[in-house]
Amino acid sequence: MSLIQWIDFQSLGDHRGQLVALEIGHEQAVPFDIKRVYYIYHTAPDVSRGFHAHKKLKQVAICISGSCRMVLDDGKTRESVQMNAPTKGLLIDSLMWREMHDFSDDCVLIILASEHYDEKDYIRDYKEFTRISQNANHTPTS
Ligand code: T46
Repeated sequence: MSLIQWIDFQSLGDHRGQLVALEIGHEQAVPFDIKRVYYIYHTAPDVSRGFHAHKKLKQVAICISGSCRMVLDDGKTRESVQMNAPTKGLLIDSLMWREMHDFSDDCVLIILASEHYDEKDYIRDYKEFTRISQNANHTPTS
């Protein structure tokens, strides 16, 4: 199965332009309760961000302006995807290494997060990440 899982948001556009509403609760498209929202913008030229995974945190990333490239890696497979659509949310599961590259000047990335900010949830060392993800996927035989 691909690591790239998109959530499509309906655009409520009319002759004036476009509008996307993210409802919490009833019939929400995001598969967790949103506890935090943050956004990344004005990224300096040639800068890449991320380079970590989270133990518990799940997120949905939406590129509402411009573009960037997201790399997801579950410790076995690595995939790269272009983000440039305000109507598409990229689901980033827990135990998923992420990197963000190739930000355009006008890129604004909004992130919906399942947990409050917690530095202890970060795995910033790739070797440690692969060890933790392999242990998580290992089903002990009886
Ligand atoms: C992720 C990717 C997509 C806070 O104080 N509160 C927050 O909620 C966040 C997200 C960050 N910070 C502080 C921690 C650092 O001092 O803001 C600073 C920049 O954060 P960081 O270097 O972690 O930024 P990125 O772009 O490397 O990663 C962020 C998120 O941290 C991470 O969870 O998945 O965006």
